[in-house]
Amino acid sequence: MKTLRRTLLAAVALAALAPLAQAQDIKPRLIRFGYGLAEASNQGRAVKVFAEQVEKLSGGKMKVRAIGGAALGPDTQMQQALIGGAQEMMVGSTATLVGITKEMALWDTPFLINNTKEADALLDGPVGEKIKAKLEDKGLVGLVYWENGFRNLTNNKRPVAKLEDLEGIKLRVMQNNVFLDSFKTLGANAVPLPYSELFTALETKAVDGQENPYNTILSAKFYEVQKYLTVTNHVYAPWIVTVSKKFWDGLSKDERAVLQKAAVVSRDFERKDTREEAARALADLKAKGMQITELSPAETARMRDKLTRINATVATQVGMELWNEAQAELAKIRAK
Ligand code: TK8
Repeated sequence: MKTLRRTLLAAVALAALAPLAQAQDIKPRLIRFGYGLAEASNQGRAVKVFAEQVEKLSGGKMKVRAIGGAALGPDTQMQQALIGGAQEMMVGSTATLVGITKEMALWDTPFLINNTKEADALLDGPVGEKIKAKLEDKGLVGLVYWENGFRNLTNNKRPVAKLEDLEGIKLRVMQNNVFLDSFKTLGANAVPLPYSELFTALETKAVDGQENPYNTILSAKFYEVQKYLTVTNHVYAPWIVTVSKKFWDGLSKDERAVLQKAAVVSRDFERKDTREEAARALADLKAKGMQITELSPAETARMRDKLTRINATVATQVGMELWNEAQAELAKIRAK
């Protein structure tokens, strides 16, 4: 009796292990993965980690061809290529996705997120998941959010120490109405431009300034064409890793699991790498000759006050229900 039981138990255990022992359903695949920043940037480094992981997890069958520097076009063009199935993957700003999925505008809310703990919890929690899932009706699959980071202001006209200093500054913003509205509200002459055209626009003085995280100001060498930097931290901007749904629908469960796992590893790497770089970046930018202005608490408060009217615009755009859910979730995160 005892031996029979043991044999039975062994058989059950073997059956449970069987799917693992079977060859995984993975075919040779080539994934063209586009991104906007330089190869030598936090974005480029994390794409490399993703590519290595995909190769490793698929036993070398799935290959990622990383194409940076917006060589496949700006975010909006790549998004269309993914939807049409002409390109498999990309990473870019959530802000440039708003025309496709309006709920992404939540991430454009000025001063919504105060620190990286809040960012991770909100993005990786139910609210972030819900917004990510909205992409599927539009022909995209969102895998993970990466950190672009807290955005800060640079310009070539004058040090910006108070709201009034922004008057008349021709400021490049992303192709996104919340950003456009926010900087118009603050008094700047805001103009939307794709990121791929930004360096040249600054260099030729077609625009006076821009706003991006320290990491990008450093890796894109904006310090070569911008004198003044103001620490505003006016918004936390995520990046999102997306897959063409047409491509995704043709993948096996195992192939999808490879991409999902690699995406999570790349996300954890990217956030750590970005935060380490950001912590050093201000000193680096100063050493490169930028003049840094810290906003006084009173000026920050004035800026926040001015921008609160943007909240109503975002709430209308994303829907009151989602807006309230995000606020409740943030309150929960802050109470922890
Ligand atoms: C990169 C851009 C960039 C963003 C911008 O494709 O456009 O200013 O911050 O990261 O999406």
